[in-house]
Amino acid sequence: MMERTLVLVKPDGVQRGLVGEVIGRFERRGLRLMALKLLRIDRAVAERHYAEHRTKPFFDQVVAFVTSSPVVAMVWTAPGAVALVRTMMGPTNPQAAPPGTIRGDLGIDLGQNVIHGSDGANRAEEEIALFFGPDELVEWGRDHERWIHGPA
Ligand code: D4T
Repeated sequence: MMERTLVLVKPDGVQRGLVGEVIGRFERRGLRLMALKLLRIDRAVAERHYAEHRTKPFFDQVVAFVTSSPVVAMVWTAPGAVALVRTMMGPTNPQAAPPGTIRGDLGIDLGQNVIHGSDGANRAEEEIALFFGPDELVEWGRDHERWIHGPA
């Protein structure tokens, strides 16, 4: 089933010039881009984005980090996009991420782990709404999509 997912290239990824690398991986895999922008996340959005971690000891640190410098927010779509992106990202801690994953190839530190991807289809829709208005999501088709998704 076609899904949409929110991806953030976090401040470390933008500062390190890894935006193109991350976009290139999703493009090559065959996901379709629906929305894209560079922005500085404000504290209110960061606290909502990380609301599930509000009581964790690392909450303040994570909010400070993600608001410290611009991020690139994107919406990608594909059949099973949420799990595809999570698999391509690798585990939260780059130290445990296998080579071939974004974190396993590009990261070392748990706090600065390059990328965020939604962890469920419902959560993805909530996160997309946090970063994009409905008019910013572009529906478009690609002539070669049947070569990626298989015959209809
Ligand atoms: P995000 O949400 O940033 O894509 O990461 P994950 O979905 O992979 O992981 P998460 O929600 O469990 O963690 C959110 C964010 O907090 C940082 N973190 C996490 C941290 O600094 N210390 C920790 O102990 C944990 C578990 C890293 C990602």
